[in-house]
Amino acid sequence: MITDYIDLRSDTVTKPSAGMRKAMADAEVGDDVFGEDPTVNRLQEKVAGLLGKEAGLYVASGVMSNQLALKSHTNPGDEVIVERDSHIFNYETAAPALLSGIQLNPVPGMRGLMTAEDVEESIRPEVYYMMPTRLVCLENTHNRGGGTIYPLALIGKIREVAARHNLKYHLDGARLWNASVATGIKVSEYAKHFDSVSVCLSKGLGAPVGSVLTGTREYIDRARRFRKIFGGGMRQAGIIAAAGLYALENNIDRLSEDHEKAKTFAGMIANSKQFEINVDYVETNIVIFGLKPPIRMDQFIGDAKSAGVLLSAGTAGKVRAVMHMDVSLEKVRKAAETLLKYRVD
Ligand code: TLP
Repeated sequence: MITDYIDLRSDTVTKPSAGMRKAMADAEVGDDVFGEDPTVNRLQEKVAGLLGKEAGLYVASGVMSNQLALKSHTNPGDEVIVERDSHIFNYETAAPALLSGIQLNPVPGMRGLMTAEDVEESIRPEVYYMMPTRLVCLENTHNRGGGTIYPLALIGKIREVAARHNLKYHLDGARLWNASVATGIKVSEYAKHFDSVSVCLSKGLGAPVGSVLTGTREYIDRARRFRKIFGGGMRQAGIIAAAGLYALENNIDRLSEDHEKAKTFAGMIANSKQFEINVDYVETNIVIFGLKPPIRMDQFIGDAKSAGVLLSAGTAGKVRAVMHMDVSLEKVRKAAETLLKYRVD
């Protein structure tokens, strides 16, 4: 039996380090539903400060953060523009319909990026027999796009469209830290274009749990009420918020190592008989690659597991490998070598 799998399924699989666990054990806590947890308050202020926003709200997950963002920007019956491969459209289990009574309008993109023209064309005309478009959402980096970075100029162009049509603008920045480290552009430079930004602490930053939704104070007050309605009011949450603070202080700069691992992995499997990949598309810590016929994805992922490498499904028939802090460059090389031995009879 294999006990030391090389786990490339996601950057969510990391475990808290000794330093992080100590910070959690030592955290000062209080009842956050009364707004009295000093560690949660510090985390919210810190993230809001980094993103240049008035306020932040600590929540259980990236999904909860996005869903609170949608709920706080819309009314039932509204429509929201998202990219067709976005996390909100694909992996949030129809929560916009269930929790906010809204409809998503999925716009096809290129590796997750929409054009400003496509966004503008998707906005509904203001007639009583159509639903009003209220909000545009982007994802940076784009997960199913393959860790794609949204160019700042494109973010600005789409913002102009949104502003012209009086729409709100939300960013799912689960991996905004990766975009920032890869480009050298501050997270606040990205965030300033948006009305609300959600960031995750439990992806590449290595915290066990938590995301932060940011925006104006008024908007965050509204989101806090919905968080309670959704059952997301937490009590002595400083225990977990401390891990988030530790992650922000210690684990941002090192994301560049994960980007290097992704490039190494992609370079090694490129030009092989089994796999299809454009290494220029590997911009951050996610590698999405195709399988040459007759290799089938389910079979391949199962066989890779038997050989000790854990992978997940990416977009349409493609496989995803995600780099993170709990896998060394050496292990990543070993994973690529293992996959290159793959043969179909
Ligand atoms: N993504 C997970 C899976 O759900 C696919 C992963 O393994 O990558 N936004 C983006 C862009 C995400 O990639 C994710 C998680 C979320 C939001 C949701 O975060 P959580 O899992 O904390 O709810």
